[in-house]
Amino acid sequence: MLIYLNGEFVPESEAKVSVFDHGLLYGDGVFEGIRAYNGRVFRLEEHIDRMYDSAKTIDLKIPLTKKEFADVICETLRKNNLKDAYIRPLVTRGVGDLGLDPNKCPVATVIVIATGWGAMYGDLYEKGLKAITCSIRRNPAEALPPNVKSLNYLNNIMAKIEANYKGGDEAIFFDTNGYVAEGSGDNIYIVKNGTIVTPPTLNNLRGITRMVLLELAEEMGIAVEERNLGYYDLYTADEFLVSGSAAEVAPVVLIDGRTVGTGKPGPVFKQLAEAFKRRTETEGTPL
Ligand code: PXG
Repeated sequence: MLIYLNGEFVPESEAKVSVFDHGLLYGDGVFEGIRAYNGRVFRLEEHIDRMYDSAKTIDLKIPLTKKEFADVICETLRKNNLKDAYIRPLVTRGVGDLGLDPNKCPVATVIVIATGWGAMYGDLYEKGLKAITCSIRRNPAEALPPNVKSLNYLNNIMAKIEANYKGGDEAIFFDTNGYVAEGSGDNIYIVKNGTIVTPPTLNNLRGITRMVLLELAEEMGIAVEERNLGYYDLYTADEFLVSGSAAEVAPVVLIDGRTVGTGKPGPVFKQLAEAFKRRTETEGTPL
């Protein structure tokens, strides 16, 4: 496997960063998770835009233009002969000293990893996921905006730990106001009386898959509402879905021990998942 690291493609065994890199010392940096399907990178531009917005928010200068970054991503796939892949670009503050000050880090570290990675949830796309609501709150926008896809994912990892010990496949976050936010690594939706309802994006990541699903719903004539949800809405939903570049579109059939709808993946999930698959097969930036 060849990894892009600061301008070069190096074998995995040589793809190393300094212990003084602030990405390691402080989680100071940003990343993306992107998929390629059949030789095309899905929504590449949107992922790059979001990564630069994340970087801008934390005042991190990415030492490549967006066009150069997109080319590096495509080149990483070509170098590894990958047509279907999960791609992980990351930019850290770079090497500094043991203090916090980012001014001591003159050059950002840029890495692109690409691997073959199939469906993240295996047989759960058919069986459905068990989800739990977690007691840990999503980082509030006034602390670290959930819109920033930063290298500091401890908030999400704490949620995943809670899912693991409670026996859930995914953890659902609330925000500090008590509204439903998102999963540990995906956006969420309920379906109630034929309408898809999803939280507005102040308390969650502006998911690229979310954007695509809302477009698809509109094209298919399914009503969509963006509004705040409480746990009552989750427990009484007809359907419950999660989405992400890694997770794609997946159904939740159990939430905190309550059966969702019929307990089987529902019709809106099936419609959206099929439409999403078709979209991934037909669009994207060609390598
Ligand atoms: N919310 C969060 C917190 C995420 O990390 C999404 C939503 C979905 O966004 P996209 O743009 O991908 O539709 C994500 C992205 C994992 C994992 O291992 C998941 C993500 C990133 C890195 C790892 O589950 N999801």
